[in-house]
Amino acid sequence: MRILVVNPNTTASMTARIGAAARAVAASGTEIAAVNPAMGPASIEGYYDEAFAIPGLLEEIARGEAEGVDGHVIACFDDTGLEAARTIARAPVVGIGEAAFHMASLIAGRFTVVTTLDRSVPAIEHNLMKYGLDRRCARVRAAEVPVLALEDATSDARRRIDETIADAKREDRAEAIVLGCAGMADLAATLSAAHGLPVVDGVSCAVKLVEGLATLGLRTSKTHGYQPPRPKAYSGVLDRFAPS
Ligand code: 5HY
Repeated sequence: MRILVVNPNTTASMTARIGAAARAVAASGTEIAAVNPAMGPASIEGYYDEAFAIPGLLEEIARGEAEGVDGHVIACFDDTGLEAARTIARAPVVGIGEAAFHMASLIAGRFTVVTTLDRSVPAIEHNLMKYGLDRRCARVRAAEVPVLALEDATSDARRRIDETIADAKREDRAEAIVLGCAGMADLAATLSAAHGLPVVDGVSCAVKLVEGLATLGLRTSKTHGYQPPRPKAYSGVLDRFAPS
C-alpha cells in the first residue's frame, strides 16, 4: 500500500517531521510518500494562508492520483482543501483534523484541542461543527505559538503547549488533548506521559484511518458532492488547474 501525505505549507523540515511521524505508525506493508508543494505559504495561520495553500495541495493530490496511490493524508490541522481534494481523488482523502477528532471521541467523552495561534481557532471550531463533533470538544485553545516556532528548538513552544494542556485539564475537564498542528506530531507521546492523559496526533490517526479505508476498499464517493469538477476554462495564472 502507498499513502501520500501532503504538508500543504512549503516548509520542508516540517514535511520531514510529518513523514517521520507517519512512518512511525505505518504498517509494515505501507509506503509513506511525504511531500509539500513548491508554491504557497511557509506556514498556514488562518484563512488567508489557507486559501493560497490549496492550489499547491491540489497539484500534489492530482499527482498522487496519477501515480495510483491507495490514499491521501492532508497534513494540516485545518484540513486545508479537504473537500476540493476529494472531488479530484478516487482514493480516500483524510484530513488530520477530522481524523484526530474522531479518534479522540472514541477514547474520551470530552477533548480539548490545543492549537498554535488564536487566529487558527475559528476554522477549527467551524470544522468541528461541520463534522458534527463540536459537542465532544470542550474547547479549542491556542498556545500562542507560531507554526514555525515548532521548527525552532530554542523557542518556548513546548513550555506554552505544556501550560495550555495544564489549563485544559484544570478548566475544561478535558479527558484527552488533540494536538492542533501537524508540526506538533512528534510531541504526542512525551506530552501524554508528562500530563497523564491521552494526547492525540492527527498525522498518525489519519495514516491508520487511510490504511483501514484502503484495506476495506472504501474509496471517495463520486455521487453528489465529490463528483469530479466539470470541464471549463480557468483564466490567468490558474489556467493550468482548469478541469478537463
Ligand atoms: C498546520 N498550519 O497543521 C496548521 C496549524 C494551524 O502550517 N500546519 C500549518 O496553526 O492552523
